[in-house]
Amino acid sequence: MDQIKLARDLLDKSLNPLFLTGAGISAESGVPTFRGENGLWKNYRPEELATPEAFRRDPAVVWEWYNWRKSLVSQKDPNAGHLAINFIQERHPEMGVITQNVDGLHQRAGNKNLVELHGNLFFARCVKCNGIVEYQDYDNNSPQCESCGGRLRPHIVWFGEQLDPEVIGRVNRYLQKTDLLVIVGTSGVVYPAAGFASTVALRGVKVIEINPEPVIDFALQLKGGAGEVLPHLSG
Ligand code: BJW
Ligand code: ZN
Repeated sequence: MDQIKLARDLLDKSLNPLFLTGAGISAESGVPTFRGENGLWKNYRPEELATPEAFRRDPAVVWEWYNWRKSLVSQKDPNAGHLAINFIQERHPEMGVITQNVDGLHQRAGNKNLVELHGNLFFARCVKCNGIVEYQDYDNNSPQCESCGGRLRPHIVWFGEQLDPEVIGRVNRYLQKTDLLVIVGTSGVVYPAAGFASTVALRGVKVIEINPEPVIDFALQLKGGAGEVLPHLSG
């Protein structure tokens, strides 16, 4: 049996499959990944843009970077990989989709039960009252909260910041319940997401990895792009 058939079989038999995605699932939409040859972190230093210290030091530079990312992603569309998840969810309506991505492409594709681990580019958060607002003003580099006048910041989890406890709670419930974890397009270096595969594998849960350069040695590895491989699991 080839790897795809094996994976399809595991998915058909699974009672509670769960997806974890990373930047690679959006690569075929034209959204750059973070690491690797053409990755964002090749040209931009994370500590100058994606940390709370960077934002305190120079909020305008940080906003500029997020405005650029928002405008880039606005011009892209979900790809066959995102759409295949909809078809899989028709067979598994309870299936969760945990994503590290902040690009909103899973929602735009229509995926359900989505958990965004690292926030979302199209929202901002007030540093004073913690209010979360939809935010798409690409020109404003020092936005303020309409309720309290506090400084707004991108609604993104930066390095060294804790993930939202409510989000972590939802993730833990999915991880405890799942009997098959499908991991798509992540290099597996950023925690806590990098630990999810071993967490579930410890209790005997099977892991499938879809990636042109797979990294999880104990997973059933499907080598290839998300947009190319996922439709084979959804048909
Ligand atoms: C394809 C494909 C195709 C290509 N199809 N696939 C030491 C110091 C400080 C902190 C730490 C430390 N050690 C550990 C930590 C914790 C830190 C961490 O993990 N750091 C590591 C880097 C070492 N984590 C945190 O700080 C997290 N918070 C936390 O843990 O709180 C508790 C704590 C606090 C303080 C200290 C310790 C603990 C928060 C992490 C938030 C990460 N945020 C980012 C940036 C957001 C900003 C933004 O978007 O602007 O989120 S980092 C960046 O990496 C982004 C991503 O979501 C994340 C993961 O990247 P991902 O998705 O894996 O992308 P890539 O590019 O790495 O990989 C792409 C993959 O796709 C590759 O494998 C390709 O092969 C593949 N691919 N084409 C399928 N077509
Ligand atoms: Zn406020």
